[in-house]
Amino acid sequence: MFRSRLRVHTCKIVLITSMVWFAMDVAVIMYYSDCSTGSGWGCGRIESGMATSPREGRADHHKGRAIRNHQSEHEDLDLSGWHFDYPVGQLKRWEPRPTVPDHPGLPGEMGKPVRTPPGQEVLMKEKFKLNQFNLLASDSISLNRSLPDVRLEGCKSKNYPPLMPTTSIVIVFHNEAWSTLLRTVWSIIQRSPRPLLQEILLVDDASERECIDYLGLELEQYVKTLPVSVKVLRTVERSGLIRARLLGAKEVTGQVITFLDAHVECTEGWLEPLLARIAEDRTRVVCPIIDVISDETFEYVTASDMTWGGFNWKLNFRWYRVPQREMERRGGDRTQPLKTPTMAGGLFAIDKEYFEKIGRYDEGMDIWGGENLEMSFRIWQCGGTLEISPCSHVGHVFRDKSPYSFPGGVVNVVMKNSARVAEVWMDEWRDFFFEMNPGARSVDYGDVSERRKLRKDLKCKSFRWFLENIYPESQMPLDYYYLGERPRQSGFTPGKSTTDRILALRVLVERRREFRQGMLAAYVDLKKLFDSVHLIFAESLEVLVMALEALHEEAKPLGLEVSWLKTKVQIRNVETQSCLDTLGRKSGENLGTSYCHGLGGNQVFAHTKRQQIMSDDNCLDASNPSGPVKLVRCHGMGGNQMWSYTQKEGSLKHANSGRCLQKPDSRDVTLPVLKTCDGTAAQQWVMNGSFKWQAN
Ligand SMILES: [Mn+2]
Repeated sequence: MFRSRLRVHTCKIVLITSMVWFAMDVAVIMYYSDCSTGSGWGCGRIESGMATSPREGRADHHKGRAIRNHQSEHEDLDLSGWHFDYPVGQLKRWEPRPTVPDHPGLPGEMGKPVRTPPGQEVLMKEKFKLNQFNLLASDSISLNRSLPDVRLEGCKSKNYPPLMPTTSIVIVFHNEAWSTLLRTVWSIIQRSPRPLLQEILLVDDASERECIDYLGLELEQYVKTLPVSVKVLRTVERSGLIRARLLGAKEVTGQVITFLDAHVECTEGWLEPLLARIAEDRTRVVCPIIDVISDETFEYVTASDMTWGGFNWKLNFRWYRVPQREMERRGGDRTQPLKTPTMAGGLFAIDKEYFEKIGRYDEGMDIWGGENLEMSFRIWQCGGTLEISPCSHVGHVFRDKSPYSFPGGVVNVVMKNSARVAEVWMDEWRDFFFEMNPGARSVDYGDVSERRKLRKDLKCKSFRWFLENIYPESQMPLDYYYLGERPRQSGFTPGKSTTDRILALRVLVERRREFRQGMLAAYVDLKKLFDSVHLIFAESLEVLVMALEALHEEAKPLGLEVSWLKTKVQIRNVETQSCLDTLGRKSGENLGTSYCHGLGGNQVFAHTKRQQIMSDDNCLDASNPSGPVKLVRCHGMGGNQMWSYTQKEGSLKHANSGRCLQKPDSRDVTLPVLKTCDGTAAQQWVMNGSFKWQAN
C-alpha cells in the first residue's frame, strides 16, 4: 500500500519535473528566437500552442507575446480578409450608432428648411450680418436635429473592418455662433461609434470675447456635461486656421486626427468610411463628401458625388467633374473611394503619425488660403494618397461672404500663401503662377528653405509627375505654344516743371485713396518722376482699369503720361488694337473684346499644344460656323475647341468650320465674329509673346 503510494508519488514527481523542464525549454526557445520579426522558427508553433492553452502565455517579457496577449481581446473576431496598418492590439471594436430620432413638428428636423416667421424678417436680416448665415433659423433648430440618411444604398450595406483606430476631432472656430458650433459637436457625438471617438478638441482662435462672451466660461462649463471628452483650447492671439489647427493637433491623443469646420453636421455613418481607409493604409488622407447646409434656411442638401477637387490658374481651389478615367478605375462603382487631385481642406481625416511625418502644415503661411493645395500637392508628391469617400457625408454651411477679418488684407494673405505653394512644390510651374499673378511677385512670402528641405528629405516627386499621373485633366498646361502677346513696359513721360510733378502726385494720391478698400492691386510706376512705385487698390479688374484710365486722363493735361507695369499677356487685333477679353463672363457665355489694359486677368489667353485657346478653365468654343464664339469649359477633346494659329499670317482659324476669328462688326462692338478667311488686318491677331513656356 505504502509502496504503491510511493510509486504514485514518484511517478507524479517525475511527471511534474519533466513538465517543468518542458516548460522551461519552451520559454528558452521563445526567448532566443526572434519572434517579433515573425522569422523565428519557433514563433508559429508556440503561438498556435498558446491559442489552445492561453494560460501559458503568462511570461510577458517577450514582445511577440505581449502583442499576442492584446490580440486575444479580439480573439473571437474573424479578422481574415482584413489587412491592418496598425498593430491589431491598438485597434478598437465598434458598433454603429443608432439613428438619431426624428421629432416631427420641430423646426429643421430631417434637414428640412426653416422659414422665417412673418414679421421677423428685419430681425432675421439683422442677425444674418453677425455670421453671414441665418442665425435666427439656426437658433430655432434643435442641437440634436435628425437628418436624412443621404448615403447611396451600396454604402449602407458596406462591410467595414470590425476593428478601427480611434480619432480625435479638431475644430477651429473664431466668433462662431453657439447653435452652429454645438450642433457640430452634437452631430459628432450622436453619429460616431463611441469607442472610436477619442475626444473633441475645440480650438478658439481668439474670438472677440467682449462681444461673444458665451464662447468663454459658458462653453467650458457646457462641454463638461457632454458624454464625450470635449476640451476647449485657446490661442493667445489671432493665429489663423493653420496655426490654430497645429495647436489642436499637438493635444490629440487618438490615432487619427479628423479636422472639421465649426459649422457642420455629420450624418449617419460618416466616420466609418474615413477610418476604414486609414486602418488599411496610414498614408491615405480621406475627405468626406461635403454637402450643403443652406445659409438661408439651414436645409440639408446633398452634393454631387461626381465632383473632385482641382485648381485654376490663380491657384484657387475649384470643384470639377470627375473624369471618365477615374470612374473606370473604380469599375463604375460610385461607392468606391475617389482619388482626388486636391481637397477643399476644411474636412479630412489623417493618421496622426503620418501627419507629423509629412510635415503637418506650412507654418510660414498666414490665416487661411492655399494651405489645402499645399497639403494636397505634398501628400501626392511625397507618396501618400488623397481620397474622397463617397459613403461619408458631412454638411457644411457655405457662405457667400466671409465674416472673418483678415489682418493684412485677404488678397495679400492668400497671395503670400499661394506664392509659398508655388515656390516649394510647383517647380517650373512656379514661373507660370507668377506670370499669371503679377501681384504675387511683390509679396514677401518669407523663408521657404525649411519646406524645400522637407521636400528633399521626403524624396518627393516632381510637379510634372503630379500633373501627368494624378491630374492630367488639370488646367495647368503641360505644353504651350503661345501665351498671348506680352506688351513692353511703356515709359513714363516726366512733367515739365516741379509744380507739374507735385500736382500730378496729388492727383495720384487722391485717386489711390478711393481705391484703397478693394481687392486687386496694380503697380503704377512713377520711378522716373518720383523714384517710387505706387500701389493702386481696386475691388475688381474693371474698377482697376477704370482707375488707371482716370489717372491717365487726369495726368494728360499736365503733360504727364501715367503708365503701369504691363506684365500680362494678351491677344490683340491688328486693325482695332483691341484685345480678346472674357469680360469676367462664365462658361457658356460669349467671348468679348475690349481696350487692351495689359493687366492680364480677363485678357490672358493661352494657345495650347492641344490647340485650345484657354482662359483659365474655359476654352474658346464655336458650335455654329457663323458664331458666336463662346467660353466653354475646356473638354480637351478637340472638336469645336480646336484653333490653329500661325505667327506669320496672324490668323486664328477654327478647325471645324475652317473660318477665321475677326474683329467685332457694327451689330455688337464687343463681340468678335467668325468669317471666311481673307487675310485682312481685321482677322490678324498678335500673340507672339516672348513667354513661350513648356513648348515642345
Ligand atoms: Mn466653413
